[in-house]
Order: sequence, then structure tokens, then C-alpha cells
Amino acid sequence: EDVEETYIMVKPDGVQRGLVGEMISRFEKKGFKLTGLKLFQCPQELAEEHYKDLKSKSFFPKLISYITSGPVVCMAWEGVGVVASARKLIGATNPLQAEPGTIRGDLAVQTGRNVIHGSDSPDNGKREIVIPFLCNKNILSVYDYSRFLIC
Ligand code: DAT
Ligand code: MG
Repeated sequence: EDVEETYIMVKPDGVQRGLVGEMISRFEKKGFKLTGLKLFQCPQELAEEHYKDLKSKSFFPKLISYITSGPVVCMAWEGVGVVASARKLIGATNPLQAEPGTIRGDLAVQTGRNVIHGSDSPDNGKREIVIPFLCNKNILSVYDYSRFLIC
């Protein structure tokens, strides 16, 4: 298998609930390499770009307002087969269907609050990683998250 890179994002509920370390720890223990990390308040237009494949879905507006509701932790993880392996560590989209032992299976209940994102293909990994890491927009003036270091 190839060395790949995937985009992992701890969603706002995961950050607010203090689960960032727990989630990072699972990827570290598995043996993957952290190659990028950023606390980020995602602007609406970048959230829409990230989830552009879901634009036609009825839940799209709720999804965008959720993902922009607070800081997210954006990460790039590298390793052999990391894209599919990270999806296994994360578990099913609906946390009630996610197996115990997976991140969503252990830490979440609702699909709309499923604490973490992981790319579904190497191409989407490449596409998604650049969204937060190339953004230089200073949003501190828009959101009062001054205790966080953003952008
Ligand atoms: P995943 O995050 O497992 O890759 P996805 O790409 O199909 O799942 O959808 C992206 C996110 O959108 C998902 O994490 C939660 C939300 N979502 C998906 N299906 C949903 C639904 N039926 N109702 C509400 N939110 C949904
Ligand atoms: Mg997806």
C-alpha cells in the first residue's frame, strides 16, 4: 500500500467537549504521523467548499452552521493506507451505528454531532487539507475566540 495523507478535523462539539487530545491520541497510537495541525474558525465559504459534494442534501444548511459554530482542529495525518484506516478508526457516520472502539462509537450519539471528519479518498484528502492550511483570513474580528490562536 501507498503512503498517503488524509485530512482529519475535530468538529466544534469535539473541541468544546475537550476531546481533542483523546482523538489525536488514537491516531498517534495507531502509528500515523501528524504532519499538520491548526485551530481554525472555518468561514462559511470554506465550509461550503469542504462539503461541496453534499450541497444538494437537505441537511446541508444545518451541517454548515454546525461546522462554523466554533473552532475546529484541522490535521493532516500521513501513513501507509491512512485514508481508509482513519475512516475505520472514526467509525460510521451515524454514531449509533458506529462500533464500540471507534471514535464515533465511543464518543458521540448524533449524526449531526459526530465529533470528527476524515477524508473518504486520497484525492479528497489532498483537496480538503489545503482549505484550512492555505487560509490566511483573520477571523478574530468576527468571532470572539481571542483565547485561541487562529490563522
Ligand atoms: P462522513 O462524515 O462519515 O464522511 P458524509 O460525508 O456522508 O459522512 O456526511 C458529512 C457529514 O454530514 C456527516 O459527518 C454528518 C452530516 N450528515 C450526513 N448525513 C446526514 C443526515 N442524513 N442527516 C444529518 N446530517 C448528516
Ligand atoms: Mg464524508
